[in-house]
Amino acid sequence: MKKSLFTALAMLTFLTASAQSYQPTDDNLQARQAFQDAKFGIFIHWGVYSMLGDGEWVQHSKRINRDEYALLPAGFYPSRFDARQWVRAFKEAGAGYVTITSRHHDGFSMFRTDATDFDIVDATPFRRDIIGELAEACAEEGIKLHFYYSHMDWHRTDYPLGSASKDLPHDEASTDWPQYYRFMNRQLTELLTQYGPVGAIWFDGEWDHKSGFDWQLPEQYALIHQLQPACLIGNNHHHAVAPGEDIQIFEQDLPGENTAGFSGEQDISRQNPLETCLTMNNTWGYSITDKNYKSADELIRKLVRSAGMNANLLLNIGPRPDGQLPVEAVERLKAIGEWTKRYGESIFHTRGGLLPPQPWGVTTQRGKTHYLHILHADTREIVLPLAKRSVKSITYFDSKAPVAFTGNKTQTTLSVSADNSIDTIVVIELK
Ligand code: JFZ
Repeated sequence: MKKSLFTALAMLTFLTASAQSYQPTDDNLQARQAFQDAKFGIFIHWGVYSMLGDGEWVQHSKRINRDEYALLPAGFYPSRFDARQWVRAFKEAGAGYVTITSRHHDGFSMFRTDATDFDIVDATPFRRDIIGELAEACAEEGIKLHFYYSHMDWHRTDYPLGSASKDLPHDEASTDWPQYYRFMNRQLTELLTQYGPVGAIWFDGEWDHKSGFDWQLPEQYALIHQLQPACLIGNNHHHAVAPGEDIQIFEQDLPGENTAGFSGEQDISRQNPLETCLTMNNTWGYSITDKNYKSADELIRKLVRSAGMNANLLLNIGPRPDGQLPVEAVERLKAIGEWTKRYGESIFHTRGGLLPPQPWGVTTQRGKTHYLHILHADTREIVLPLAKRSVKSITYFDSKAPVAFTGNKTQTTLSVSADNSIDTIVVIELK
């Protein structure tokens, strides 16, 4: 007893010390590069809420009583779930990783856990570790696995109520932050020890408490990095990267655009990898009525524009309660895959290019190769900050036809005709 108390204290001291001065390891820095190289991931919002067909916030939006909600898992049996089928569809689309909701705001764990009984193995007749099956399929197909993990919890009565969770109240007397914090860290430890290498932990829900609440994030981040130094940490808190975090997340917006009001305070000038998440329709979790899907062309342009902004695109799918991906999502994955098979080299392994995003499109680059992505049909002059004599060739990606260019010591000017295709790509090779 004494010994374990001592170990626990020593560990806490260690974690507190390492939290204060986060230095990413070489493995972590390498993982950041690999993450940026991948450019494209699939986001999965799946849980017992999927049965109600009204998004992942349904417990909140319908003000469902927590005990009534807790009856859902007994009816959850996703008979058509096939992790391999999912992962193959993601890989065919060109995605390099999948980020799945291991536990969303409803507090239900989609993985085998000893920290609670409110989980897929203990509380459903399905009894299969969904996350475990996905981890196996990902390892087989060579795709990385990332975990979404909610800080906010609408189920547990020890969770301290905040601005969104107070609409689903529990007895304030039961609130016990130290206990809830231990619970989360125990689960994070399970997630980082049960499933092999984890690409990233994607936190969400911190915003339930405004200022003045201490989430003890630096210590939690240190625990994660101690278990898996290369695991990237991101937090969907809508402000700039905090100490201990590795990536900067944006929601429903490309970096710097702030149309959804979710990226205003974020600082894209820092060196952290960027990732923007996006729904295919208007809902994260499965919606039985939301058929407002973006077209495949639109989604491909989002992917291209993300790459041009030096960011990854995390494209969301809300699987059906039976375990299948919605047909609309499967169709779009196929179309994206056809495009990435042909044009993938112009975005994968690239970084943001010569110019910031332009009204006509974006630029990407990899080594001595630069790509112009012209996303609107017309003919225009484009001026690049490149000395003419450094240019070896400029050609259209599709036809390989040369593009004429003029220039001087500081710039190169070319005239390009873009057709109606999704993305007219021009390839510039430097000497
Ligand atoms: C969050 C989740 O609430 C949502 O269910 C989904 O998982 C999405 C990817 O992330 O969405 C947010 C996050 C932050 C705010 C609003 C919605 N916010 O700060 O207002």
